[in-house]
Amino acid sequence: MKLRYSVLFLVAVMIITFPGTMKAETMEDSDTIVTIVRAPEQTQAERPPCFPDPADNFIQLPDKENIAEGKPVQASEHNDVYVSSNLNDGIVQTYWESKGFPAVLTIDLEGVHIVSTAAFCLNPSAIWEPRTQEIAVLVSTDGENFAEAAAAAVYQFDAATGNRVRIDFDPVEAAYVRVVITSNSSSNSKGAQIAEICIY
Ligand SMILES: [Ca+2]
Repeated sequence: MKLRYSVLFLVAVMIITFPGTMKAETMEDSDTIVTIVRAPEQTQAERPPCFPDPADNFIQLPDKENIAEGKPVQASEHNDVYVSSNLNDGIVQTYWESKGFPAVLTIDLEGVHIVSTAAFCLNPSAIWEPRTQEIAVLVSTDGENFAEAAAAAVYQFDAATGNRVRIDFDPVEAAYVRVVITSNSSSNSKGAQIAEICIY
């Protein structure tokens, strides 16, 4: 009996003194199954078919060069920090906001082009509430005499369709495109708002 108690005491001392050793022995005794799962070959973000891409509902823009980007632009006085250079800097997160109406902007296309589409974009983020703006498009070859390409009409801007408005008109020669905006239904604006004007 004495020897038995001595052995038990020794084992207890070993467990207390070397718990790691005892544990390791226990783990070695158990079967461990490791399944290695390799990451799939993937070079870009993928969207499962059950998640529709919001961009599928965006109003499509012509698949050709936007000749307004980076060209000289003149515009009505801007509100706050929303300067006219934001109109065609290629960044949809920057925008021009006029101080009241009518708001007029003129793009110098630096040469005569045949144009047939004017598109207007706002930030497509859903934080931009839906709004309407009344827009007319005029064209000129000399910068002085302008003719109406698209009569004034009220257009809907909605993040659900990309916050885009596309106005198509009969092809016409233009070295200058002038846009006149006479209303904006947004309660958060002081005037017209355009993040990008695109001409095709
Ligand atoms: Ca911009």
